[in-house]
Amino acid sequence: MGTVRLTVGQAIVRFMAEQYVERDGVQNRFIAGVWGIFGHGNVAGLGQALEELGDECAMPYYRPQNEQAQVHLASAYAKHKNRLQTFACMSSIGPGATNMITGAAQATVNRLPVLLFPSDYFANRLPDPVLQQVEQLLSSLPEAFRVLTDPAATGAVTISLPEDVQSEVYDWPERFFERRVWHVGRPLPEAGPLAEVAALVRAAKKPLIVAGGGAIYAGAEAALDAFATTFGVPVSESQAGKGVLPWNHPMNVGPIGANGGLAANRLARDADLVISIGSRLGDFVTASKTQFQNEDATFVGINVNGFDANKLRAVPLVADAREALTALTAALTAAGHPGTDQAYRERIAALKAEWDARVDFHRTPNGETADLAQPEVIGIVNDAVGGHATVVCAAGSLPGDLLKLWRPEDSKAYHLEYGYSCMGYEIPAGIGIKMAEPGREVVVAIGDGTYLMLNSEIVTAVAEGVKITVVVFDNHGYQCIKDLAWNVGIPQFGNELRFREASTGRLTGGYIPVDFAKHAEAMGAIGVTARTEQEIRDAIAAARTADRMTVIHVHVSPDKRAPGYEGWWDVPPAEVSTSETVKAARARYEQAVALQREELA
Ligand SMILES: Cc1ncc(C[n+]2csc(CCOP(=O)(O)OP(=O)(O)O)c2C)c(N)n1
Ligand SMILES: [Mg+2]
Repeated sequence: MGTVRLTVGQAIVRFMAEQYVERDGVQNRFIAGVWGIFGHGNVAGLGQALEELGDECAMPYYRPQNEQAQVHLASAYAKHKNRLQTFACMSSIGPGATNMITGAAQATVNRLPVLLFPSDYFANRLPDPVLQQVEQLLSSLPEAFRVLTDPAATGAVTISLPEDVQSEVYDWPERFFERRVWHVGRPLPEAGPLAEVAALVRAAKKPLIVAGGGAIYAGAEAALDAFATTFGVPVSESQAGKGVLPWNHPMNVGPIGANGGLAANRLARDADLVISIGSRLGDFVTASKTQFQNEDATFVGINVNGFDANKLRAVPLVADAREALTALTAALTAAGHPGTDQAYRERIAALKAEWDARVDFHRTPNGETADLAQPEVIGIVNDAVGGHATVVCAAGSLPGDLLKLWRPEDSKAYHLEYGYSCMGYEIPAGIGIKMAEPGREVVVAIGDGTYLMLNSEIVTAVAEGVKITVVVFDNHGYQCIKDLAWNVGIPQFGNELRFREASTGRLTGGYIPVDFAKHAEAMGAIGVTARTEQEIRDAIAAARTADRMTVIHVHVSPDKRAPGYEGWWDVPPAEVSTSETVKAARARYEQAVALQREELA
């Protein structure tokens, strides 16, 4: 067997170009390209390799403005591609590498594959044998791809590349660079647990499905529709699962949990069987374990990841969502299961109608506030872009309002990063999604506070000709945290964007005016300020025909967001305080905590 003389950097580029994935008989390249910011740690190594081999290996290089942002972008790309393709991300040594940590955590929490190459300090300190580093690459690089393409184990995979090692040469076995196709598995449910789950469904009077992101990554939309429709089982949605059924599907009862709607939350409260499908069952979904109040309820966890499948003391069905649902439908059909009774189906329809009317109400401008309210702007934007544009968001009060109010008509029309809820994900993610599916309209919904934290990828979008629309909801600061502070008894403190005032010594002065449209223009985007319904509609229409990306600055009322609908989130107020509001908050908290089902561990 021959060898090829290449540097470590060159070998990595050659290797990545030959890694493919296959699912359901369809193959594609796994790494679409490499994002990275150069420094002394990587310019001569991976940088040189990409410059020399990038075209030959069809491995394009992209330049972000921030290392954290590139990881967000890559993970959003992977999410939109149902984890079947991603980018590699590289950085120089030190701050570039540590900047990627937040992105890595976000990708891993959300179970999204990204391949990270932070540069590392010199490896050739004696007596460390340099050759050993190279040998490690022969095993670590394939192992990285095995993990990346495994639906249960996937997340951020990191290979640190010492600066000196990247430029070192080695005679690589030629076979290392042969095409390798990684099969993306669809684990089948085992017969025993499947029969057990089928029996539970047959016995249930009030079953409820909780659909998570895994249902979408598995492409289980049609299988879920068939199961829910055939057996009259309502489907509630998490942030990652929203859109798996169109919002107006008769069995889609909307969002569940802390930010849920009244239909799903009431059904969840009483359900006697809760089937989670591809959900991490985070605290927002379970309302910190208060959402399921039927003491006799049984739980089923359908998940490729055993850790998630077993949550809530569930009967675990460790399997691919599509395969599990298909098998379950077949088993129940064979058993002649008639599904839920007429009374339950009528209750589902009535609750859904009531919830849909609430959503209409919140979305419709009513002139109650000087500036439009956030829910109204969501309605206006959604009506303007339709149900097939992808809305993107991650942090602030917008995720809760979007979960309740946005109306996706397909499973790629709603893209929320709510595993890590990382401020700064939004704009890079918008770019990643648009790159994953250039034909789709992408609208980024972002709070003013989040925009101020990480907006520099606007320059990247302009450079790459990636046309997305960013809607900045300007409510003068971190209003969701102000709400939260209020709920735990603390008056406004440190969350709004205000001047420091001499008389108080605190940030209690007037609002700091920030012109987001001008800011965006300064980075090469089109900037528009829109205050009315018509101005927002016009701005979105203009953005569609514009030659580059648009940022729409919308002033929204600082005080009005969608209300809660019988959900709860565990945020403990101080146990001791001299403040009456804190004491009152603690008393309320202790009442709420009594509803927590700690046995559901
Ligand atoms: C990187 C990061 N830092 C801090 C937080 C905590 N946090 C969540 S939302 C939020 C405020 C967001 O403000 P804005 O984007 O203006 O949205 P609003 O609350 O006004 O809707 C903060 C500080 C976070 N989620 N991510
Ligand atoms: Mg804000």
